[in-house]
Amino acid sequence: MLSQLKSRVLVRTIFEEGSKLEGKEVTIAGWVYNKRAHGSLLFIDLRDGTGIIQISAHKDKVPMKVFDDVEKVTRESSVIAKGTVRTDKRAPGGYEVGLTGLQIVGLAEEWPLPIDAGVDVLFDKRHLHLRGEKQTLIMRIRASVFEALRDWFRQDGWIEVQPPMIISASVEGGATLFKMDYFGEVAYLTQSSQFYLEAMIQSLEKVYCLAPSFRAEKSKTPRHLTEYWHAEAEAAWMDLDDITKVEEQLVSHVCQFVAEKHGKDLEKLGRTPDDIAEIKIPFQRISYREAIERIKKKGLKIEYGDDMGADEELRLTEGLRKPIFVLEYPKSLKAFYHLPKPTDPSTVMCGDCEAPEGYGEIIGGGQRIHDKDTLIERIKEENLKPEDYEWYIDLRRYGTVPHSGFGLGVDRLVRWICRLDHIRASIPFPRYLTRRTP
Ligand code: NSS
Repeated sequence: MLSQLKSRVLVRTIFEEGSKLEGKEVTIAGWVYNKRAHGSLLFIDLRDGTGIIQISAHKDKVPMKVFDDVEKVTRESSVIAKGTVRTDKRAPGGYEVGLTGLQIVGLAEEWPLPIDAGVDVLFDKRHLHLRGEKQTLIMRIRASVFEALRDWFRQDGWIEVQPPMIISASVEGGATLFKMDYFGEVAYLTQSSQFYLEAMIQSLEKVYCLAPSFRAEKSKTPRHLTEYWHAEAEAAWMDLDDITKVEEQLVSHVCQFVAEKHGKDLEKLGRTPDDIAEIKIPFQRISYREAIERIKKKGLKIEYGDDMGADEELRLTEGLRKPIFVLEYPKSLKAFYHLPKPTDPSTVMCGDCEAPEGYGEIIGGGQRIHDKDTLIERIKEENLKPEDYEWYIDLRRYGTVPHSGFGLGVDRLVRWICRLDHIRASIPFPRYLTRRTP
């Protein structure tokens, strides 16, 4: 069967080189996305990995057996079709294939996802739901986001590293740790690869990783997953200002790349490509203090020292076209590793990047404590045990240097770029409070 596919033509090629293929017989292979009938004329929209093309079969013009097979074929059946390429202004994309032969490879059972299927049904059948046009577009854009992230880091001289996913102490506090039994000892799934990147900057200076992070988030929100993809970076000799510049360049590059490559796809998702193309440096920077003032002015009840939730982030970013950095939070709101500000040690040299339109925080980062005694003091202040962080403290014993880093939530970035209601649609097989299958 597969030998016939040696001369297979991809759907994208038909659209790109249609005039050259006009009148020629081609072999295409894929899945029946849709089937329609107009009297004695049957249409199949055939999907392959590169696009969807219309195939037509007229009862009087194709052999009886071929027409019977078209009648028989069901939605999402896999087929190998032969046919003649022709221009047709009415066909989506301007070309269609006039069928001459059809081989049904896998006749599909009745498709279990009705047009009005609810979210739970769609995500119970995510393995099938992913074939939908919108989901396919999102997955393509997601792949480009990963490509653009790697692209930028490589061009800017960062080295990709691979940290462990099984770890022994918290990075972002104990409340969201997934605990596991590790041959009779306690271990956790990583919340962030930051500490491992901090270890590797001593030899490589500028490192990054693209890896999952795990958070036992009990909250049901449109921006929290329990397993999410984290682009993390760490650099020796950089301060908060340096790392903030890195972050805005990275986000800007990803946006330019996606807007350029996926203009039409973004439009289909309801996102104006220019919105994304306009995400260029510099992004605005304000202090946490200023952010609280702005939010208060918009009528929300919040005081200096309170954390910002979704409502506050929405108020802060409504009307903005670009992400905004909120710098220097009170130390009580942040993890122990952040460097206290030398002129005001009640705040830390951290920076969060908030996406516009209320999509929320996409990056958390800042400058780290590089002095051993200060670090131990902060660990104790947070009621953590210095012995759990022995190796991390070691990094301050042997040639410590000022350094900074950040973590970008890739799924949140994809959600914002694609204008998705919920983060679960940004990742192939989402994991959240109420879902760990399929
Ligand atoms: O907790 S963070 O704010 N910061 C860290 O984990 C640092 N240790 C990273 C670093 O400096 N290397 O998380 C960073 C980002 C945050 O801004 C979100 O975009 C994303 O990770 N994030 C999440 N995305 C999806 N789901 C959940 N639950 C989630 N938690 C954080």
